[in-house]
Amino acid sequence: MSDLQALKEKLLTEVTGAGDEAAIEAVRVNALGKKGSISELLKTLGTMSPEERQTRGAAINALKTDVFDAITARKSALKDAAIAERLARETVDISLPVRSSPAERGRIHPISQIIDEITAIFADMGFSIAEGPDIETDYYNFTALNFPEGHPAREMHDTFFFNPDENGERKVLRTHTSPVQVRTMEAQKPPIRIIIPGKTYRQDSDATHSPMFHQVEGLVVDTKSNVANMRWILEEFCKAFFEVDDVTMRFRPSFFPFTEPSFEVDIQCDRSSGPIVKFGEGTDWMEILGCGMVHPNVLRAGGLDPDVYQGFAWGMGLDRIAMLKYGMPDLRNFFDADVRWMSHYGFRPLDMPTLFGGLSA
Ligand code: 2NM
Repeated sequence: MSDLQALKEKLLTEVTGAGDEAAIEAVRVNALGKKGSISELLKTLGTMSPEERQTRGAAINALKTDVFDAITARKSALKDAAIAERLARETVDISLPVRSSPAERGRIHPISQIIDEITAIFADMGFSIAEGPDIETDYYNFTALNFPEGHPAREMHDTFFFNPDENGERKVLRTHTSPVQVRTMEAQKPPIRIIIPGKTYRQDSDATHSPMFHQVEGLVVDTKSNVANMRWILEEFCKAFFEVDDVTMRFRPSFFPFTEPSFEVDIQCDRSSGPIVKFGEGTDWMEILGCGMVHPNVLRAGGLDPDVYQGFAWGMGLDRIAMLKYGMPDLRNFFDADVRWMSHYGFRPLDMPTLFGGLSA
């Protein structure tokens, strides 16, 4: 066998034996690189006689072409094999979401959350939700609720008034949700069991007051509704809302134009451990709502005969209660629309409050 034939066989064996791209590259450098075995042979062409160049020269060139072709083919085969191996090893599930869904990232505002929690509690006791307009007539906001013309309580409400219309009627931003109670009495016969969550407005703005705030009020009207029924309902509500087995409540006499008798209700609590108040224990009291038996004049305004029907009603501000329940230090953040605040204090939209699954779990 000629030396060229032997070299060819040796190199082709190396080509076949190269197991990866690095190995075949090493074979190429050893054969065809600057100091490679074939390159060294090619350098001898210049020293050959014309005859020798025709035979041995041609044979060296043929060797070079054969080896080059073999290396190229092997390289490409190894490259394909490497890709096939990576494809088999690395899998990407393209059905996975790139980022969390909007339903996961979105947050429920604490005020919406508290309304959902309160709604769940009262719905369980057979109440419906009633709603009404934020822009009210003077009649529904005051007169029908037994605030006589010129009564000082009208001034106490720091009302936002609209300019009078062509009839001289002055609309208001409702200062409480009570107008909805009157509208409901007009529209449906007892028994009435409703709660009314909503926005209310008073000209008051400081660290603890916002000119727009939130209330939930409730109304029960039937033939024998009484203070004991009211007390039971409010106690059941407080236990569920503050998620405790027992609460102690204190009913203090008070005054509202639309109820007689009227009460302010305190709940026993413990404020000794910082900003988060514990309910159902401790030696402190916190005022949480006002209530009373609906005044006969209000029942009459709602089209009900006070000699047949009697009812009770209550109202509570939500903003301060939400701060206490969820441990939020400043009321003003509520209405800043700051997404960072929302992502911290907001609630997950799919964690809906229920009595069986937990209200604010
Ligand atoms: C309160 C306190 C006490 C109340 C009364 C009525 C109505 F319209 F039925 F007479 N609605 N809401 C009421 C009673 C509201 O808020 C502190």
